[in-house]
Order: sequence, then C-alpha cells, then structure tokens
Amino acid sequence: MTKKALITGISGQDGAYLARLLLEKGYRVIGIAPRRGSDAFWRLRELGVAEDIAIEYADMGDSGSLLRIVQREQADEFFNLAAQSFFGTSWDQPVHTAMVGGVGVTHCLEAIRHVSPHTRFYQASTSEMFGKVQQERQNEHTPFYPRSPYGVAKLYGHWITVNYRESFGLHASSGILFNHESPLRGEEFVTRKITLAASRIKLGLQKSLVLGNLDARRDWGFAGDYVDAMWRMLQQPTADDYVVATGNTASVRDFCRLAFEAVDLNYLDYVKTSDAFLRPAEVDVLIGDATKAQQRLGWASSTSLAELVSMMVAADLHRAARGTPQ
Ligand code: NAP
Ligand code: G4F
Repeated sequence: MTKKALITGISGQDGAYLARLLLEKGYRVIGIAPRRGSDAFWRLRELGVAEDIAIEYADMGDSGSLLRIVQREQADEFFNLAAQSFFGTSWDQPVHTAMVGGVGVTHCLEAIRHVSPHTRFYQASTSEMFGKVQQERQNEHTPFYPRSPYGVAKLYGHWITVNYRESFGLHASSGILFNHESPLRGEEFVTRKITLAASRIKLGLQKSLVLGNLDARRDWGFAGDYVDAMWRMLQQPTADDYVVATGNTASVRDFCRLAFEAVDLNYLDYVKTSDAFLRPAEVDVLIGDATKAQQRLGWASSTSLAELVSMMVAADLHRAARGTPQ
C-alpha cells in the first residue's frame, strides 16, 4: 500500500530533502505551505521533485486550515518542519516566532488527536534548546537552556509533543537535530553566507565577507543525512525523542578556512567582523551525542564537514557563475 505523508515547511531546506527521500520510498507526498511569492518552491525544483508533490496552502497560525488538510488526507505520517527558523529574526519578531514554532505545533497535534489519531507525528526540535549548554556533550537527558525567542518557542513545541504522546497516546516523536546544512540552506545562515561569499569572491563578484562571532562552535551535518533520521523515527513501533548529530564540533572560523581553501583562497585575506552580526545572547558551543539514534534507529551521519563544505561551495560556484543566488 502506498503510504501518504504530509510535510509542513515543504518549501524549506529540510522539506525538500525529506520530500525527495519519501518519494524515493514510494510515498505520496503532500506539502503544506503558507501562500507566498511565485519563487517559494525553488528548492523542490532544484531537487527535481516539484512536479511530484501536491501542495496544500495553510498557515501554522491558522488551526482550521491545518485541521481541514489533516482530516481530508488521513495521512500515515505528518512531519512538522514549519518554523520561523532564523535566530536573528526571532528577536525582531518574537511573537510570530512563538506562534509558528510553538503554538503552531499544538494546532497540528490537536488536528491529529481529534480527526486522524492514527497519523504518526514528527516534530522538528532543535539543539538550540540546549543553548547555554549544561553538559559538554548534549543528549536526550541534557537539561535545556534556550538563548533566543526561537529556542524558547521550540522548547514549547518539544514539550507539547511529549505531552500529547503521554496524554493521548499519539505516535508523536521529537527529533532534536543539531545544525544541518546543504546547498539548499538559506543565505541568512552562516554556512551558506560563507560558501556563497567565497564563491563570489573567487569569481571577482564580491570583495569581502563580514561576519559576527567567528569563535562560535557548531555540530554541523548534512541535511540529506538528517531527514533520513526523521523518517526512521516514525518507523519505530513506539514514539520517542532522539538527538541527531555528528558528534563533532567546529568553529565558524574553521568553516571559513575550509570554504576559502576550497576555492584556493585564504579566508584571512577576506573575512572581516562587525558587531552588527553579534547576538544579544549567543549559543557558544554545541556538540551532540547521537548514541541513542545510532543504537535504536541504526542512523549515523555519513558526510564529513569537509565533504559538506565542498558540496556547498561547488553549488555556489555554479550559481555565482550563472548569476543567480539560488
Ligand atoms: P527553513 O528552511 O527555514 O524552512 C522553514 C519552513 O517553514 C519554510 O518552508 C517556511 O515557509 C515554513 N514556514 C514559516 N512560517 C510558516 C507559517 N506561518 N506557516 C506555514 N509554514 C511556515 O528551515 P529548515 O532548515 O528546513 O528546518 C526545518 C525545521 O527544522 C524547522 O522547524 C527548523 O526550526 C528545524 N531545525 C532546523 C535545523 C537546521 O540546522 N536546519 C536544526 C534543528 C531544527 P516560507 O519559507 O514560505 O516562510
Ligand atoms: O548559521 P546560524 O545562523 O545558525 P544557528 O543560530 O546555530 O541556528 C541554526 O541551527 C539551529 C540548530 O542548532 C536551528 F534550530 C536553527 O533553525 C538554525 O537552522 O549561526 C551559527 C553561528 C552562531 O553562533 C552565529 O553567532 O554562526 C555565528 N555567526 C557568526 N557570524 C553568524 C554570523 N551567523 C549568521 N547567521 N550570520 C553571521 O554573519
């Protein structure tokens, strides 16, 4: 029997990779998106899957729009990837961030609970919930300490998922994913900002790159690997929460060095810093312990940071040469 999956955040980085993975597995995929401009689905086009996905328009702030889709489709699986996911914007629009990434999760769970309780649910939780880290390596038992309105909203989304699982017996899992990147990453995030700039500088289209905190450290993996972990969570007999990470950490400075080396340049000649890109409260270092995901899901990251950087630089060189940012 063909399985059916609903994906919110279909136009985002993870939405595109997850949709491709599920299509490869023979799923019927229905993407949920807020109505935006005509270019919203460039990632789906880039992966060559845009024509294979049905799009339904709904907003995370509009419970009725989500309820109607959940009721009509009676999907096997529901992946909630929608969020205002940029740390910076979460300080400018904290209430909107909470509505989409926090309360919106409850709208999804309420719809499933009342009109499609057999639907398995995945919540896109985040390592930002660990924020000011309370343990050197963060796992499912590490206390949370979010450092932004985004992290706080996601913490609500995480706990409401746990709560609906425990209260109503829903198959609802929370994936606590560490940073994952790809050529489809939004340009506002530091990795893509760096790979795009290195490519443009190499081609003479840009002179320098201005960043904020070069000493922040992240556990960076490849998004294509991480969506596989999401899928594996929903194939388990019982729902649970899992940390998904590479287990390695590197600084923004390290990422710059690798990206500029990939185009035979020295980042020290081009990278500048400005206080304008510093954050009111920083997450200094993240490093995940994905032992549980390895043991129970059989999942492991299979892309090194160097491979990730060269994949992103290659894509951005191609785009820069073509004259398009995407
Ligand atoms: P992304 O590229 O920013 O995608 C977010 C998606 O949410 C976009 O499709 C966006 O649509 C949609 N969205 C925003 N506001 C919405 C609303 N009001 N109603 C419906 N949809 C809305 O993020 P991503 O990197 O793919 O990440 C996917 C999810 O995983 C997010 O929830 C993120 O917080 C979480 N996460 C990401 C990482 C990471 O490192 N990438 C790590 C941990 C957790 P528009 O573009 O049209 O606004
Ligand atoms: O790339 P970033 O903006 O990602 P951040 O804040 O870690 O959040 C991402 O990963 C989370 C998972 O942990 C997701 F939940 C979230 O949705 C998002 O996908 O920043 C990474 C680091 C920060 O420490 C930041 O201060 O890079 C530092 N940084 C230094 N200069 C910069 C810049 N970040 C950005 N965006 N732009 C800069 O110029």
